Amino acid sequence: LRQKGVQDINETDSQKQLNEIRVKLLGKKGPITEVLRGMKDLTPDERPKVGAFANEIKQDIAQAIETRLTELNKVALQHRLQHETIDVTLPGQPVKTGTPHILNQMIDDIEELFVGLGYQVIDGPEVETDHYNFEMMNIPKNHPARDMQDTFYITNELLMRTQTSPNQARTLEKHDFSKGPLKMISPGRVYRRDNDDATHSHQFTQIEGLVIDKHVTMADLKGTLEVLAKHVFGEERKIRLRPSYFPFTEPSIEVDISCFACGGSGCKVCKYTGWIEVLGAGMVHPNVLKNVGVDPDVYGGFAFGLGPDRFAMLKYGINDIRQFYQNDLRFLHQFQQEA
Ligand code: FA5
Repeated sequence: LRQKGVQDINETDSQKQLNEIRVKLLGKKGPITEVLRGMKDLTPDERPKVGAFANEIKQDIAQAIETRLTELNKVALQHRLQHETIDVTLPGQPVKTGTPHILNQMIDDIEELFVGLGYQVIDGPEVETDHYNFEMMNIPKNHPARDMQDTFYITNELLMRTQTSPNQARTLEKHDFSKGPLKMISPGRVYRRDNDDATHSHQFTQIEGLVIDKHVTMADLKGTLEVLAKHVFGEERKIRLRPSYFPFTEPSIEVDISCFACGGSGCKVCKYTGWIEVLGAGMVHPNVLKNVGVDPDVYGGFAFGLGPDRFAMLKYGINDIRQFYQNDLRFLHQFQQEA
């Protein structure tokens, strides 16, 4: 029995079969249990001998089962490990990562340029007061210039800012000129009741710029704008300065960049002029300085307000501003930034 049992145990290669053998040999109905049960019929002399012998066989079989079970478990584990091996030579599955929005990339790029030139970056509220958005910028109530920027009003006094220019007044009010000149840029979202078309959106971005010191001239403004245009568009892109009008600058200019879509000869995107307006600028109006308690006879400077949307359109040849706000991933992923 012992020999046959141990042989069966060693020959089996399934855990299930091993369990069946255990039940068969050692279970309640097995031969050993039967022998032990029959002990009562033996003589007192025979009993310890038979008992010891039966227990010895029982132990040997139990030991053999134990050993075989360990072996089978090991084999099963090896089999599983082999099956689960990762084939590192298989091509990986690409992971789609996000990227800063193209407008944010444009704003970051321009911010970096100006921070390098010693400007500080200022934030301001998108829900603005009439006071800062218009009055402090030399546009009193009922001034015809209010029509230039059709406004989303929330209440009589609260509105969605139509420009980043109110941040000029906000920073000027706080600036301590005894500590040095003011040089700041202020990027952010602005809102206007403009009809959406290829180059106009009712919500777009602006970057305000302001420099106030004792001897700032129009030549400083022109030089700064040229550095900006070359930084963003490269040397070859043509820029054009035109006289213009803003209530908060005198004199005022607008800057156009040659149109990407038609190479200068004119097309629908640039209303057949060959140029696209990208920013307004000028020398800060004395009234703006007076409004914040700065003496215009001592201090002066320039300001500009540029449209990163138009900058990005021109740089990347995007012929519809609405693309920036539709969040089509096929569009946005074209501007994936290297990690
Ligand atoms: C202004 O908003 C002035 N605050 C700019 C300024 C600042 C002038 C400081 C002088 C001194 P304007 O309305 O032209 O100006 O807008 C400035 C720029 O914003 C435009 O050149 C254009 O690039 C962009 N812009 C204006 N309206 C829209 C629009 N609806 N959609 C997209 N971009 C626009």
